[in-house]
Amino acid sequence: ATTIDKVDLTNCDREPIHQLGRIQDFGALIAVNSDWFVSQRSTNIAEILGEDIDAPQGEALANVFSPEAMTRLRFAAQSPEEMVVVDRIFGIDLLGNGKLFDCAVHRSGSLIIIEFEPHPEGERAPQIGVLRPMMAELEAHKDVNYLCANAARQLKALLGFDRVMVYRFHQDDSGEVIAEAREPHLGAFLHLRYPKTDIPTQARRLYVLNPFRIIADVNAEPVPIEPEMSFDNEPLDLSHSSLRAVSPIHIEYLKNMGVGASLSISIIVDGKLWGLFACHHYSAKGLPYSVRSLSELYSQFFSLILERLLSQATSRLRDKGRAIHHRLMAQLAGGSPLVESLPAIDQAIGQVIAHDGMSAYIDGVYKTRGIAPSKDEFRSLLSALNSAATSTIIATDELASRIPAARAFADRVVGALIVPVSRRPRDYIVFWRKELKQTVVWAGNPEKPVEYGPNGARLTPRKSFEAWQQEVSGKSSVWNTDEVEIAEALRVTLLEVILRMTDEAVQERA
Ligand code: BLA
Repeated sequence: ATTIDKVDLTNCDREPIHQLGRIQDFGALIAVNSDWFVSQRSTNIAEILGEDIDAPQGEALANVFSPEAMTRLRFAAQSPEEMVVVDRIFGIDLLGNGKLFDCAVHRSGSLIIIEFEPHPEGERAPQIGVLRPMMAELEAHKDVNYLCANAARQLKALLGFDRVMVYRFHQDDSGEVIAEAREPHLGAFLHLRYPKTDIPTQARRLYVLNPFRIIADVNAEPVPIEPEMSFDNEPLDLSHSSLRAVSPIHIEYLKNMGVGASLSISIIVDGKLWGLFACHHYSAKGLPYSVRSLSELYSQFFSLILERLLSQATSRLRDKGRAIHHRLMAQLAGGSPLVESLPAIDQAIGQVIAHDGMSAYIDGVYKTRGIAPSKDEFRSLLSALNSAATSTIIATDELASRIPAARAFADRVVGALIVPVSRRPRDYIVFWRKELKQTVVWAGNPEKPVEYGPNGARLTPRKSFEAWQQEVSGKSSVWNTDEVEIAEALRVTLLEVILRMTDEAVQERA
């Protein structure tokens, strides 16, 4: 009874993935009302508790669990009203028979959800102590890419998964694998790009609320929650559940790529989903709840370190921008015409704004560096450019969508950062970028043949990569806010230089 009849590739952003009414089979779930009477429960209670026990709707939980266990559960359920806190109890004797369970307790609407799975006994799982040295290693990094590569290696060692990736979201919600640690026989996904539809909107939203999910066995049969609806006729909200069964569309994706278990942990920077640790194992793989909690904590630490590094990088970029301003002022004040100063500008700006080429159009003189349109091609843009607001920078990943004449040179460059540099709206400095699609190529091994699910081969990384290529066809990478800010500062620099030049000219004439 989902709100849409059939989920397919066109509407999967509307699938209510937080209330699919199923959990994974490595644990069981009971939802009780505030009087601790059962509202709903998974149908595998007996399998997990190990005795012929059920907790049907209307049963008092106190008739199922021991008094000591009830006291601990009640205590754990006392979280502040405004926020959902998942309380974790490792090794609780639920039945009073000596058998231990790991337990998660949290509120969901007016209900309390209790999830439990067998406590691993005699297993040597990593303990909290492993975190400190891992953190120390991360804290030494000054560079985001090295930080992420190191984290991928660390998580792979901690979790024992075959492939651990850092998947970073871009401004348009598409994503990129920016770091990867994998078993040597696996093909690389590093640097590949995927469309935003691969992790649909509601999933990205849910992953901010609940940073951890594991799919322990893509072939396991999900366990239904019964009754499906609460007394208030609501499906159970599993947003914060640790056992939630994931979307069948995504299961199909994982099967199509030969993955047996998947795990992902949100990377949250400034309250937003910056990326994910995405981990694959090529057979089923569960993890003790304590290890899942440990890696969730690790990701939170990692996110804080990353956040600090990113804000340091932004302020370093600003400093660099200021240094470039001073250097250019000194170089250009010498009186050499602006168009001849192009190499200096190109080199200086290249350190802070990646570009494939640049043009300057000053007093009707046109000069270029790197990949850029010809003079005639550039002149064909002028009437449109001159009609734009004079003092604003134009940053576009697809100039042809703003100025159709730009199609003429779209085989060379498609993105433009256009800096008007004089009050007479005739002079421009432009930075160019070529098509993104041409700069990223599939690096993985050809996929081994697999039998595809009902939605076919589309649900594979390679097809996703192709979908992303279509999506960005004719577009360059996006000019980010830092880059536009630097360009804005440069505009002021150049304006000052030009003004000074004209002042000098006026004084000479006087
Ligand atoms: C979820 N999709 C996800 C998740 C990842 C990806 C990491 C998080 C769940 C998990 O931990 O496995 C995507 N995984 C990738 C990508 C790579 C990878 C890009 O390894 C690249 C190497 N998925 C699709 C399409 C749809 C879709 C076309 O590819 C729908 C149109 C849906 N993906 C989808 C849904 C979820 C998801 C619904 C949420 C699963 C859930 O949490 O219930």
